[in-house]
Amino acid sequence: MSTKKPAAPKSALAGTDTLDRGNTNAKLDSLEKFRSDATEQALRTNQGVKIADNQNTLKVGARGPSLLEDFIMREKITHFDHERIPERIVHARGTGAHGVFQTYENHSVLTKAGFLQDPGKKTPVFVRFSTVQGPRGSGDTVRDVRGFAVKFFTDEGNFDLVGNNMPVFFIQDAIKFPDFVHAVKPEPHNEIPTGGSAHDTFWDFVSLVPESAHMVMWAMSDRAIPKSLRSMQGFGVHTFRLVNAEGKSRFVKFHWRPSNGTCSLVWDEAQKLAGKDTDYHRRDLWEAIEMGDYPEWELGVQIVEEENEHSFDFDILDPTKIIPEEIVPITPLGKMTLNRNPDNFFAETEQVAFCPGHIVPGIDFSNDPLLQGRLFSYTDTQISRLGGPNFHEIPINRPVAPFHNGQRDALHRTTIDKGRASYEPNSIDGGWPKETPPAAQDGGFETYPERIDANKIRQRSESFGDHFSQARLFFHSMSKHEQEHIIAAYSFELGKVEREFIRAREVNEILANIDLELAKRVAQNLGLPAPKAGTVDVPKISLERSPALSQANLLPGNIKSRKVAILAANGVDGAAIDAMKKALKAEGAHAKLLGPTSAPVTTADGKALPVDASMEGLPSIAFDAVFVPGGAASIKALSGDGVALHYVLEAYKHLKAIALHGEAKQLLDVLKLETDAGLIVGANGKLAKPFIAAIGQHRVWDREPKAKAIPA
Ligand code: HDE
Repeated sequence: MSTKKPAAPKSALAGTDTLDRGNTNAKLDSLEKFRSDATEQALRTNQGVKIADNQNTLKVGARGPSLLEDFIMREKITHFDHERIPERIVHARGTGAHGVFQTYENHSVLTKAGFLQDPGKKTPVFVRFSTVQGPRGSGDTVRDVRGFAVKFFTDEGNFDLVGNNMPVFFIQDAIKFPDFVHAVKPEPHNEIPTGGSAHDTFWDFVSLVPESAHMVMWAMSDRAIPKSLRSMQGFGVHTFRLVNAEGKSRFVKFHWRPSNGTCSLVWDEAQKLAGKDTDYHRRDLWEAIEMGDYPEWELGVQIVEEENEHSFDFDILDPTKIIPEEIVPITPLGKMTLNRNPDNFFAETEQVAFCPGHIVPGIDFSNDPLLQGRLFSYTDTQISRLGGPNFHEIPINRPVAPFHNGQRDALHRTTIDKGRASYEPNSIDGGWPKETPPAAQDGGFETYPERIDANKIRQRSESFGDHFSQARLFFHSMSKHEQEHIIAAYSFELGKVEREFIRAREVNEILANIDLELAKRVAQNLGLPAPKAGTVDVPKISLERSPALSQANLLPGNIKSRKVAILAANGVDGAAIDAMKKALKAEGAHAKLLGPTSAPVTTADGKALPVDASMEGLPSIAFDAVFVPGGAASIKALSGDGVALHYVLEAYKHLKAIALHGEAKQLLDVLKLETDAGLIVGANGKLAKPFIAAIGQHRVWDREPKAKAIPA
């Protein structure tokens, strides 16, 4: 029998995206690290039989028909035919990472939850970030809300904090969720658009549902195009309860604050990235963890004493409202560090099953009607998504706490339960497993005994009636450039809406009630008549501005893990590259050397420098800043290279820091640019400091009006 082996693939590194990542040693090392468990193991069937030929189906003669008898081929193809599971109805596109959570101190005054007691204790976590609208393969950088779901594997059971990167939601009652999701998802007749809300059904719904006004404002803000998953805040959204050992309960809102600061992409950049690197966010997270730049978030809570429940000008049970940090500051609880990438995307990130109903003693729910509905939905959806009620046995969902009960059988049961009593009480198995009464520590879960005396009704509380004052607060709290981005986003999205009556309704009945100037500007961009002042009597609230809401106030104050492109051609000044690399490294930033092609460049003094990629392979949108070192020949070559010129111009348009060293100054004339706070020219020694300071500002916002003249 002749077994013809196919030729080995040319390069195991060949990616499917359009960005050439370069064939670096680091990459090879990481490939080694993800080596299969099957190393030095024989290829076998699922029944354990060793396979002699994995190339050819069993046939009647070399040119004859295939035989049904070929159990090896049938097993392989059958398994393959069933590889996919239903993707999540919302939040289908996601990426995950492992890490640890450590409390700063003993928080027993607030809660009896064990993982918030001992600062020495490391609680494992698994986090999944996601977009909401698009399917599994959709782009990372679309305008959308991001999911921020954390599973804490505590000794007392799993606690899932299933939040978003925005602190409010579109609707107030769970019964509206299917309507909202049907409206935002791709339209049913042609399944367009993928990954975005710029279409008729979304704007039809939100313009008819004023309770969505506040969240839509967040979705039209820069928060919906985060720079990275590492630079996002996270929010539990709903009000929860923390309960201590004495049974004292307090209301809390959960917050995650990244040590990386909170910042966003610019819109043109986000759109380009969605095409050029669909995996931009997941790649950034993956690479940061591989490089040891472990992302960190501080978990904190806003605490409201029970007796103060009604002391705000909104209802704390209404999920379309924030509690401004200026009114109730955040109390830090502890820190989460993500330090390990998953071994297998499907087994971990795809199969992880979050549920807001997974809580531990010391944490409890509030009566927020959105939260109450969620408590039902998540387990229900896993039953069809993960094929039955035993999804808690999948390794990524298994608690580290032991679990025993009388639940038995069902699809995909993997536990082999011993004993004969699967009921309680029993006397056959000694009565085990038995209930645990509530206790100060390590007791059974006890629901907070809130007293409720009311009628059974279908009714929205009057205290949920103000839909505009916090949308206005948000808009007024933004810096000038953030406001301009919001106006541009409404104009862009509504510009894609085909029905003019929907555009007009959003402008006149929603935006005009939030801020007349905002409504006028959007109307102007859409060619609609100037709107009149809104007709809703919006209550005056105690705060006119909340600085904590503006990302302009959320910079990290350092450039740790920022990415800088260094552009070079033959004849480049090698010493300038070394000096800048050294300065950036000292600040924890990462530099990559890019040439006209992937071939090494030769420095002015004749040294061959390997490049990380070609400029075309890693375009400016993959970086935070650009450095062009001098060297007469290099600058002459770059000045005549369209890719290099576009590189600098695009970085300028996206408001990034650019440093031009020595002869590179000539690029100002070639590109007709003027220096500014972030476009810096200079010699060695003088350039690094202002360049680093400019990168630390994230973007040169003052440049924005000028940058508009640069073609995209
Ligand atoms: Fe979800 N949501 N949701 N949601 N949600 C799901 O659960 C649902 C809501 C959030 O990475 C689904 O396992 C209802 C608010 C995240 O696996 C589903 C309502 C917030 C994720 C579901 C809401 C979220 C989901 C789809 C209104 C922020 C991804 C698959 C009552 C606080 C979790 C799944 C992951 C996923 C239902 C509203 C966050 C269908 C009914 C508000 C981060 O069960």
